[in-house]
Order: sequence, then C-alpha cells, then structure tokens
Amino acid sequence: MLTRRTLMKGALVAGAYAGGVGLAGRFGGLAKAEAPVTLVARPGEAMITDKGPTKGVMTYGDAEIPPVLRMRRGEAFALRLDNRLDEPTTIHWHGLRIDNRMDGVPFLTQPYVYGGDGFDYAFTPPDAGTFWYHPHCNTLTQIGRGLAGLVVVEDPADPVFDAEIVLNLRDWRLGGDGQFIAQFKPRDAARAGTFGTVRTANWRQSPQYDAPAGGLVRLRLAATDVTRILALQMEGAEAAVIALDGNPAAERFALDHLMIGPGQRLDLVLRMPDTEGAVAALKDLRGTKPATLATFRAVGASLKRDARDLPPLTQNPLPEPDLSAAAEIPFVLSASAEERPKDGICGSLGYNFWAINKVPWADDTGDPTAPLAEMKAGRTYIFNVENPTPQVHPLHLHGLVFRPMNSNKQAIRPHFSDTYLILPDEKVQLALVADNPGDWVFHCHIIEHQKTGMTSYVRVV
Ligand SMILES: [Cu+2]
Repeated sequence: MLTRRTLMKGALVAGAYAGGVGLAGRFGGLAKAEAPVTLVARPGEAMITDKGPTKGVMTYGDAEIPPVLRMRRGEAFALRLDNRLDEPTTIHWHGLRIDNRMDGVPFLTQPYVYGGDGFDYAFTPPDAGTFWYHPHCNTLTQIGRGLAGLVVVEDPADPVFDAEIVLNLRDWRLGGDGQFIAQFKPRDAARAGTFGTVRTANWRQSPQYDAPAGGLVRLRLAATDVTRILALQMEGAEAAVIALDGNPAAERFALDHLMIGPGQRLDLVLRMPDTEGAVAALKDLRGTKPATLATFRAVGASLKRDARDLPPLTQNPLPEPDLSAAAEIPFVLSASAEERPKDGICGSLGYNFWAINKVPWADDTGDPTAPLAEMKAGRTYIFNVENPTPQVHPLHLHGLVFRPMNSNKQAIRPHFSDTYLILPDEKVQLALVADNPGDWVFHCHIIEHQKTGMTSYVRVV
C-alpha cells in the first residue's frame, strides 16, 4: 500500500542520486564552461515534519533544499547570487581558500547584497574536499531558516567509490505545529546556545538511503546547524574517516564518537553490509538522547569490496608552517555581559555575552574594531588559543588553514583545518602560514556566540 510516507521516502531516495547527478551536470558542467550560474536566495516552505509545510523557510535555488554545488579543484567557478529575500545577505564559502573579495563578509570584504540586488562570485578552488556555503549577514535567522548548502570540490585523481551520499546535518527550531518558534533565548545564548527541536539530514528526519551491498560509499557530511555539536558513530557497518574539514586525514581511522561542531565536515568511507536489506545507521551519541541521523540500506548482490584496497585521497597543496620561524599571537576567549544596539543591518541579538581578547565584536557593522593581529604574507604564525569559558566553541578562521598542535586537553590527529572545536579549559596552538592577503574573520561558529561578541579578525598584508 502506498502511503504518503512511503511516497515521500521513495522520492527522497531517488532524489539522493538524481539530485547529485543532476546538480553535477547543472553546476559542474556550467562551471567548466565558465558560464555564470545563478543561485537565487529566496523565501519558501518545506516539508520538514509530518505536520504539513513549514512556512518562512529561506533557501537557495529551485528545489526545497539548497543544492550541492559541485566544483573542480583548479578550475574556475562563477556564480551570481540573486537576492530575492527582503533583507540583505551574502555568501561565505566556508573552508575555501579564495580571494578575500569573494569571502562574503559584509563591509569587511564586500558590500551588503540588498533584496533585489545581486553579487558575482568568481574563484578557483585550490583544494578538493567537502565544504559548505552560507550567508554572513543576519546569520542566526538566515542559516536557522535554511540558508546552508554543501560544496563538493572534486579531484579527478581521487579514488572511485561505488556511491557517494552528501549529508547536510542540521536542526530546526519548530513548535509542535511544525512552524518556526523564536530562534534563540538570551539565557541560552550566554551558555551552549539555543538548540533546535527537530533534527534532520538533508531536511528530512532520519532519512534512508540505498547503496550497493558490500560497496564502498563516500559519505560527505557537514554540521551546518547554528548550535549543535555532534558525537558521531556508525552502527551496523564499518566507517572510517578519510578527511577532516575538507582535507585528507594523514591516516584513516574508525569513526568512534568523533565530536564535530557547527561548520565542521567529515568524509567517511562506509563499507556497506553484504546482506541485501541490511541497514547501517549514522548516530549522534552526544547528550542524553542518542539520535539516528540517517540510515543506509544495502541493495543488490554484494560487491564484496575491501575498504583497505581504497587508495588514499589526493593531498591538497597546503602551506606547511615553518615552526622554527613562527611568531606567536595570543587569543583568549571570554564571557562578557552588556547590551548592544538591536538595529544592525545584518541583525543584532541585542547583547554581548562573549569576547575575544576582551573585545566583543560589533559584527556586521560598518565600523569594526581594529584587527586583533596583523600578519606578514608568507610568514608562519602560531595562534595560542585559550578557552577559560565553560563552553565548547567551534572556532572558524576564514581564508587560511591551520594545523592544530599541542592541546592540553585532547590528542590531535595531524591534519589541516579551518575550524577547531576547543574544549572548556583547553589551550591549543593553531599553526599557519599567512599566505592569503586580506582581512579574515576568526569567530565561533555557534552563531549565537558569534553574534554576541565572539568574533574578531586578523589582517594579512
Ligand atoms: Cu562559541
């Protein structure tokens, strides 16, 4: 019997593959020809719960969910943002080491894009991997209501998988009727942030994807939520991490309660069960109630692959820090408590609860504070970051990549990243080469923390 739910599930599984392939043709193909792609930011509605459409959603493109934008490493990509929202917006390309003018931070790197206006983004991604895109204006509302999509930068030399599944992991702040409720509570913004009420993967609650039995699946996932930190585990199948935050892991390792925060990405190799119909589940084990984020069902006769036969990913051309000649810069996170104007062009939450080096940043204004540091292009720097606050903070640096080192709280796998999840009472060093000129924002990616002061920027000249 066909119920509405089975119809939706059927459409969803078809969409997982058709969506990927269709968009590769639409975006990847056009980008190769260097014809501009237009991406419309617009209001909409979406079937997130079984209570009927959620109204007041914000999305990109024609479909309900923002498209996966596919690019190729070293090939020019161009996209025109067409803003049909009735408020200003921009696009930030999270993790892509591109020209500062394309970074999407209002005032600091580009003008606000008002409703009815557009902006042309054009760049050549230097690194392959899994990234994402989102606004950098009125961010709590705009990401909270839907504006977050994934970017896949392909490298033709990467190993071939039997399937690829892209997962956009996020929550929604919805009431029992499936409609938006207040996006945040001030007392929670001063703590871990305000949590969503409905958890989704690709805007569906615990969706199921089909993949070849015994096959190797490349699972690309991004934590795009404004608040929630995840502890990920795969049940019912082997899964190993092959890339962290876009860049290949030095050695692959089993996925075992791995914590990732807003802004972070993981690439996994999932070895599907051999038995047709067997189901593997991606779970979040953080917090009191474990959640199944998505499931993967084995279909067909087993391909009998062995994950050990998979060659490593191609390395990205990342600048290796020269620690013998590094200058050190201190960054101390702290709490703050003051009111602030509620009328920012890109939205204000009305408070400062947080600061970096005791300065709460009035972000999204035309009058930012001075940069916290000025770095000379080509030199190595070490950010000595301290978190004396009782909260975990996913710290994101635009435009540059760093190597985390020497934490007093956690073992660090050698890798390059753009987002570091710093624990309470942790001190860590982030080593980087300042090889990309411009003003680069450094902020917490728990958006309520970002928007209430935990934001700053560094300048590379
Ligand atoms: Cu934070």
